[in-house]
Amino acid sequence: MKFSLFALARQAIGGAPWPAQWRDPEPRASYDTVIVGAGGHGLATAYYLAKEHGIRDIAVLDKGWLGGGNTGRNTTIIRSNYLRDESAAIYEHSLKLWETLSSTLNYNTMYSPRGVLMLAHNEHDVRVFRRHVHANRAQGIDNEWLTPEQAKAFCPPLYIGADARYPVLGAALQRRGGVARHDAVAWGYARAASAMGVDIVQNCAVTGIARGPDGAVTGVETTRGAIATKRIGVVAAGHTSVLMAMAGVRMPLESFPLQALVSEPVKPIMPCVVMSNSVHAYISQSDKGELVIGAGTDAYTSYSQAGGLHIAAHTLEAICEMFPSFRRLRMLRNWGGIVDTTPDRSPIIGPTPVPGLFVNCGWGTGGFKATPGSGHVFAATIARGEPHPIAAPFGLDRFRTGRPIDEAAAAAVSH
Ligand code: FAD
Ligand code: PYC
Repeated sequence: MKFSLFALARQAIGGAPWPAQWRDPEPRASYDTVIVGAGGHGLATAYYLAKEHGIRDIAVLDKGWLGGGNTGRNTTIIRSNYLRDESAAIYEHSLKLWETLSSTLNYNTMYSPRGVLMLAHNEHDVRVFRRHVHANRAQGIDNEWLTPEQAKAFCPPLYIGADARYPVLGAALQRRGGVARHDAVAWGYARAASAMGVDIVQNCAVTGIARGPDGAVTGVETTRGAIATKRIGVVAAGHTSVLMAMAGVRMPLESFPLQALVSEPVKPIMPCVVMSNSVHAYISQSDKGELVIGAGTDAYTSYSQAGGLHIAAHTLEAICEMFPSFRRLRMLRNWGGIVDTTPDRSPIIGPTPVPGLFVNCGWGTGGFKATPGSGHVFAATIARGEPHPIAAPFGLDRFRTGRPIDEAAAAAVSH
């Protein structure tokens, strides 16, 4: 007999059907708008469509459970210290929304602006990060350059000895950067969207996109039946190419596993976020006390939510060199997500060549920080049928017209 927690729980309540509030709603036969993907970006999109554009006849469909994709798997680093003006605009838009998100949603997202320190380990890093500091200041975004001693004063467990394999030559600090609780972000947006009438349908994979004689979308095929709709927003990180192929659109995306892990919980030791792009490691401490550590992407494309163990092992070596006092900690668990990356490491947000079909993807290793801003501008794009001004530079056509927004250095945890 198969062991099932759900079966046991149902037995405990006398075999009665789940109370209505515990059951996934059945999707209706038609909606004004269908959002594919109940991650943070999809849920935020539905929330802002309902809240700011009065579009409430929305279904958010997910093949798994709400927030079970990258939204619930990332290391929650939030910052806006990107290089290009277009990127600074969207990430800063998002950072401003983070600052008031808990009160906006009436849900504690545990946003904590404790500072993000990006370490420079060689002359190239120094030049790149100093360039970012200058660019950010010109854009009105906080970012400052620290000497190794100043970095150590900001983050006492950091080792800055010259004998390290990756010595710290300096660091860029964005004090307004920080972390939040990823699950809470998904749940907060979901609860607020649901309260405005949005249907969030879990265990409902989209398997096809239907189009009419004029080429415009007419609906989606799902594992729970066909749903008619005139507007579809695809926000399915890692799986965007598969979904867009259902409508005949080829995407400039590659999907990679990206891993993270946590240590056993300890008393507060890590006061800020530290990222080291050169050695592919980043670390912060959760409110439960676990050290939250992330790795670089796997070298090969894959849809596996696992990733090579050697990648995680390399990250741990780097963490132990940078923070020798963490060497004796035991790791509790590790996991992976699937991120999709574009050639310029910037997202794609906007309409597509298929009327009624919109896409938001390509956030790669760095879309958690963008969740509120991305949902906000994508909702406006869907509602108006044309890109929100902040989203406009991130259109799919930039790969045809040759206007990439190169963020390889700012986005890079590993490429
Ligand atoms: P997701 O949360 O992945 O949501 C997409 C949803 O689409 C999923 O729930 C999936 O089930 C659903 N879906 C897919 N196919 C279908 C289908 N056919 N039908 C229905 N539903 C479908 N970003 C940062 O800014 N800071 C970080 O510190 C950071 N660290 C990271 C660490 C790791 C280990 C990983 C994996 C990612 C990290 N990221 C980080 C990136 C960030 O997590 C993502 O960019 C962001 O969460 C994407 O959100 P989303 O809502 O678009 O995607
Ligand atoms: O984009 O800041 C980021 C990030 C950190 C870890 C993974 N992505």
